[in-house]
Amino acid sequence: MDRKRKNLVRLGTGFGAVAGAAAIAWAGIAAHAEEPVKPSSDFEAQIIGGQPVEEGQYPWLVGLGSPGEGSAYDRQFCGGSVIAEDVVLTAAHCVEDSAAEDLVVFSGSIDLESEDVVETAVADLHVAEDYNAPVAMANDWALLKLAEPVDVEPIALGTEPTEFETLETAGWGDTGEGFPPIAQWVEVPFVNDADCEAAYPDEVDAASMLCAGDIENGGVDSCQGDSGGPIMTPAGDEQVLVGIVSWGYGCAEAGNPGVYGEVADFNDAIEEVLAGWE
Ligand code: 4AZ
Repeated sequence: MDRKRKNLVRLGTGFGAVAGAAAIAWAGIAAHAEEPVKPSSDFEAQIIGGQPVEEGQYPWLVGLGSPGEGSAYDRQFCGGSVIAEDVVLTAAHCVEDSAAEDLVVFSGSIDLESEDVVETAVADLHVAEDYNAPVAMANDWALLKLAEPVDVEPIALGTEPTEFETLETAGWGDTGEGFPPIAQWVEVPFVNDADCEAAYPDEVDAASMLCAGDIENGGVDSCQGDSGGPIMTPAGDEQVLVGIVSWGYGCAEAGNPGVYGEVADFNDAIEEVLAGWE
């Protein structure tokens, strides 16, 4: 994704309406300073369509932010998932222009204004080598090696590309009414590859992406600021990390599902990086 596209989107206009251009929403540094992404005018918004996450519901859910002064809420710009005690999986597009020292991770509370938030520095960063190939936003994953372990339960990674009924996604992104201090979560219907490719002709790389959303009605989705965070499926008592919030045209619009990096598709590449960090 080139700068121009990002800027297009960062102006907060033209979602789903930028002629010919993929209006890929992008969670930039200081997302809260941006205009909230407005869902299409025929959709009353009011993550989109979700509800607050309970403490402990997704312990691995972390915020990604910039170091410095100010609250975690003010500095958070993306999400992530703890996959080992000192490793966070996020989206490549969240960190592609950053060095490790430009990043911190917020864990320990679903409320970014809580005193329980733990801020951890990032010691090393690996952006997927094939990010943006063969199409823009393909292989949208990156790993952060933390300066010290965090005291949260990691989530297991998906290993087999699978079809699902519904998935759950969560984060501190735009609800349609701004950015919430308390993470939100929502159930989103799984969208198969054929329907996803039909929604976004020539833009979906099914070998590294999956889609979720209510194609017919819209109303439930991840949105700007949720990028890098998890989309999950329950497996018994546990949850499995199926994907990483990546892109979409606008948020929660009918016909425009959310697109996610599909963890099972690059699970081996992730394991290789982890092995190198041990
Ligand atoms: C974003 O910019 C973003 N509706 C995340 C997800 C979606 C759109 C934008 C999907 O972080």
